[in-house]
Amino acid sequence: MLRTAPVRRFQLILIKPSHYDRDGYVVQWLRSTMPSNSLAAVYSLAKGAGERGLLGPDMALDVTAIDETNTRVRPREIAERIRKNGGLGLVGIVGVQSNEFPRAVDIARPLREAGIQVMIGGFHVSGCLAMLKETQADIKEAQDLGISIYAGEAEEGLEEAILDAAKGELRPLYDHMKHLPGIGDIASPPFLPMDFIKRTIGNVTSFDAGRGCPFQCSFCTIINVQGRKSRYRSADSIERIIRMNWAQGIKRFFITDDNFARNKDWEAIFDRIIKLREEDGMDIRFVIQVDTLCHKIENFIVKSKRAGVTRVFIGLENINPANLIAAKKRQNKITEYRKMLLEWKAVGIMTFAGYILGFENDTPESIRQDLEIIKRELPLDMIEFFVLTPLPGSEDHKVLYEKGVWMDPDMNKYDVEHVVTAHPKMTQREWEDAYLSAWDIFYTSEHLETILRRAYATGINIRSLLPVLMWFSSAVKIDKLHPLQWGLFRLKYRKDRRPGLPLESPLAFYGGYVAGMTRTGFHLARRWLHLKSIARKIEADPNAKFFMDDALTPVAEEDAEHMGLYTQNDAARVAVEREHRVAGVKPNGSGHVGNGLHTNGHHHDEHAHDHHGHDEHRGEATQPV
Ligand code: B12
Ligand code: SF4
Repeated sequence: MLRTAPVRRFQLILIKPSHYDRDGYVVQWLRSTMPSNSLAAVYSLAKGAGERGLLGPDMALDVTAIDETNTRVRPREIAERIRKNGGLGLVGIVGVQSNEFPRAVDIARPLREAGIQVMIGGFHVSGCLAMLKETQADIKEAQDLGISIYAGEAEEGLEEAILDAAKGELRPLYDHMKHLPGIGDIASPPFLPMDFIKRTIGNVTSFDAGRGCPFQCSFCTIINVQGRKSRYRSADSIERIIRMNWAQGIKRFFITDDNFARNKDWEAIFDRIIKLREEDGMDIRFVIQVDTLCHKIENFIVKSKRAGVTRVFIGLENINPANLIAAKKRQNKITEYRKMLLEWKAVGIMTFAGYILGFENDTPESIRQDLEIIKRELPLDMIEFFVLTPLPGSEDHKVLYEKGVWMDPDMNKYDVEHVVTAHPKMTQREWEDAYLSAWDIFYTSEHLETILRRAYATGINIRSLLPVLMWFSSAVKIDKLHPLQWGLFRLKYRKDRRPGLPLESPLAFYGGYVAGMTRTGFHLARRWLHLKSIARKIEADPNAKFFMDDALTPVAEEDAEHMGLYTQNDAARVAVEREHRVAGVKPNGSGHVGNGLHTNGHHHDEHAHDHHGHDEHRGEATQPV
């Protein structure tokens, strides 16, 4: 009789944690927004290592990925599973952002008590180690619990950590911050299987085509963690990622690069994607993130269109030049905003702007005034607001930390929705209110109609814009949660409450849960019907495609002397004068550089309409990111 040697199985459980909501319950959904690329990256590296026999012929490597935003994490079951495998295992808590760090430690605590090895990696620990001379208190506390900290990227160090864990000899710290690995053609690029993606909304997955950004915004963590030099995956590697996903039915992708426009190889990557679309017949679509100068890169917008980009996230951040300069965001020029947005409009790609509230010159009144200008003059399809936050890993955080300025010690609040430090002109309450009311000021019923009218007139399929608009305009209003943390059908477990908060009685908990769900369902249905009625009204309006307003006015025809964007305050006037001097524009504002649109003010005529073709945009993924 043949006898096979008993194979020992090392259990690597990778968990992407969530964080706690305002009531201390884990933010969790039946369907969460989108699969985490951090998890995809670490999962794929580990799987690849296992397939290549990392642990030798006698030990197999089982890798499991869990995303807590859509799956309940049960530490006791995980501990049991590892125990059943002879105690061979490691729980890797992955892609842990600052606001997720407290939750990550709460997941780790019972595991450590059960003697399980745990390791935490991601932006919080990497950012702190990159910027601070001493170890931040929360990281030290985690190490005191016996949690191992992994700072830096996993591409070159994960195998060593797994090997150490297999020997039961995990070190308290793995510091890979000094060496940023190449990612060009690695054997196992980011990938998550379909079973996993099914737990998110829509058929979308994510991958990073590159890392790093050359700019120096003071609130940014990316440059200090991933560096300012562009590192990128080869076009071959990108094609592989796309084909692996295509094979499992995934055709929509979120490219997570914070600034794809500064990916040094963007053109080769786009060319390859264009080939896949145009020659190989793969109908693939993308969402990308870019900066406000991307339109100046030759061919970037045109190739984005051909590569199947349907939406762009743009770091607009603010329209007051004084704020932008204070935040070292000098590359953002208000004189370019309209040009850039109109160029995206001209090819029928939806634009989403990130907008930060709480720069040093902001007050509740100035924020209100700025938002009205944006509504009137910038042709944006969507905007999302953030509270300016000294995120660990940023220069802002380092400066405050070193000066000993108060910052809220509760990392769970570093979700860019809470105020965690003082402001020179606003009280904490005013700042928080300004953030919450920004969503109301922007997404009024009237402005939602304007957005849809502009979209219709510029060839965007408003039926595919509707769900995204619904998502971004409703999350904060309905659930006081940022759209990036929202999901479908909230899951809440009475016992998964933040330690330190009391367990509610079943009656209070389930009563509140059902009431909350009913309220959410009601508001969602009402808002959806309302948005649909606006869309029907526009579609029935024979003049809708000729809609024109200040925002859609071509730059060459705009009245720069009167536009609020350019005259809002002294800093804006100075910035405009400076830009005009550089561009050799006469003081009356004439001579603006064209924006690629027809200059007769009717770029939305029949020709343009057909050219951008509503149908081109049909059927795209409706999932917001
Ligand atoms: C895509 C993205 C998202 C996606 C998906 C999340 C994800 N991580 O995939 C979504 C939309 C869900 C999201 C949401 C948010 N995000 Co986000 N997001 C990003 C973005 C742009 C890319 C993430 C990514 O793919 N990185 C590439 C991966 C490969 O890098 P990585 O995560 O560092 O992982 C590597 C290493 O850290 C290491 N590693 C990580 N974990 C582990 C674990 C082990 C065991 C080991 C060995 C190694 C290891 O290996 C990995 C591979 O090299 C980043 C910016 C960035 N450049 O990373 C912001 C970023 C991570 N997000 C940020 C923030 C603030 C948020 C939000 C709070 C915003 C909001 N208002 O909603 C929410 C929070 C969500 C929540 N649960 O509360 C901040 C976090 C800053 C910080 N100090 O923590 C970042 C850095 C952007 C910024 N503004 O600075 N985000
Ligand atoms: S442009 Fe974006 S990614 Fe680049 S430094 Fe500024 S905030 Fe960071």
